[in-house]
Amino acid sequence: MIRLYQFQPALGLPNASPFCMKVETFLRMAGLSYECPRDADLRKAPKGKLPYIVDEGAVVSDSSFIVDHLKRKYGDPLDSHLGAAERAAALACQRMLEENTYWAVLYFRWIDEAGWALTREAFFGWMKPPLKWIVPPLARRSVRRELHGHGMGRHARDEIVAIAKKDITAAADFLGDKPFFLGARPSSLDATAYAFLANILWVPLESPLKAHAQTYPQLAAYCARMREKYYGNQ
Ligand SMILES: N[C@@H](CCC(=O)N[C@@H](CS)C(=O)NCC(=O)O)C(=O)O
Repeated sequence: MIRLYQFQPALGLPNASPFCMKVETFLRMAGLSYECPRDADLRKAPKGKLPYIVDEGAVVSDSSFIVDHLKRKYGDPLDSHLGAAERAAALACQRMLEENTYWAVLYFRWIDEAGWALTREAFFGWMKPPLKWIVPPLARRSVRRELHGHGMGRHARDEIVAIAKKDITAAADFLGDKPFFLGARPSSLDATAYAFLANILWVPLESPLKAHAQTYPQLAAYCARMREKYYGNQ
């Protein structure tokens, strides 16, 4: 059985980490059985990040390496029909969400004050003093450093909003009126797209990103379609 090490469900989603939710969604889409040990620990993660999987002794870290591993080992029912141009477009859209939009999401959860109040409670609310006073500001400082290192954190709030809005518009236009990102058939890009869009639209945080995503009804309809198909509306 594949073991998926990820954060516990939070913010009303299967996972508040879009990367974890991507892998869980991919496993469901590919029809692979898995379990999620409850003792997943960031400190034990091979690359210091979640998700990672253990599959018959093989430890694979990073959501994209995990997807590659699963495709190699169990076959590729989701993407094998795609042509080169579709694969290229899918990769570009995936990279946009994972390597760019993600950092704006991170900013609105960890740095912007409204998001931080929610994040602090959701991720650290269970801690007892003195840990609940010490750990959250340290974690926030570390995210601030990462945002600065990536570059997104060097922009003003309005600039970050402008960058993220372009990504959300691009995703909405890419989807258009298709049921799934690449047409009538779901592909692995949908694991990424659903994870990121649900993490914007369905979290209880009224961010400018969410407001912008809400102006494209096809995005909410898409997320609802994915949830119903792969999570049975849980
Ligand atoms: N490229 C990685 C990114 C994973 C990632 O950034 N995970 C975040 C949660 S969304 C994490 O574990 N952060 C903890 C930390 O950086 O300390 C992947 O695709 O899996």
